[in-house]
Amino acid sequence: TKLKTSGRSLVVFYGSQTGTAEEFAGRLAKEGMRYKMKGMVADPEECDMEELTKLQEIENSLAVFCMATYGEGDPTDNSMEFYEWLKNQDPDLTGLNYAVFGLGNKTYEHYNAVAIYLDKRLEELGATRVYELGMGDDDANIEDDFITWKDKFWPAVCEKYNIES
Ligand code: FMN
Repeated sequence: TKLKTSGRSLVVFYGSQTGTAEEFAGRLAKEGMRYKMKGMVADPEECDMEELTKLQEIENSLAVFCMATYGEGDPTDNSMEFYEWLKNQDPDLTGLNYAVFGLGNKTYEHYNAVAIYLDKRLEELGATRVYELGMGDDDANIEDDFITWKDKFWPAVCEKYNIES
């Protein structure tokens, strides 16, 4: 899959095993329309993540990551390759705007480990965090956690991109 990368592109990547993160990603991409952002959902397994570097060059573009954690703090199958790439390579992500929402469960030792790592790693590689890391806990109410996060995420995006909301 080629990422469509024009002005005000919103690409929402998901790391999902049982569909929750994928659903959340779809909702964010759709909501982007309200803010005149061209939203698309992307499975990291289906795209060449080097294309992330394309997003860097586009003003007002934004990459959002909805990422679930499994096992011993491991990524999902579909995000494994992307995770390893970020871990083992040092791509220069300067200019890339991003935000991360993690999906996890507090009863596990490595609560939301993938999202925590990703949020930190992207910054380390030079990317710009447009809104703080969000974490959902499906031991409680992950839907509420998601809504609480995105209700603050959108105003932050609008302010950053000068979008009237
Ligand atoms: N959540 C965590 O925060 N850390 C974990 O280590 C973790 N391991 C899990 C292992 C299993 C077998 C299952 C079923 C869930 C685990 N979770 C863990 C919770 C999931 O990340 C959470 O349910 C998430 O919403 C799943 O998203 P998905 O439907 O997109 O795959």
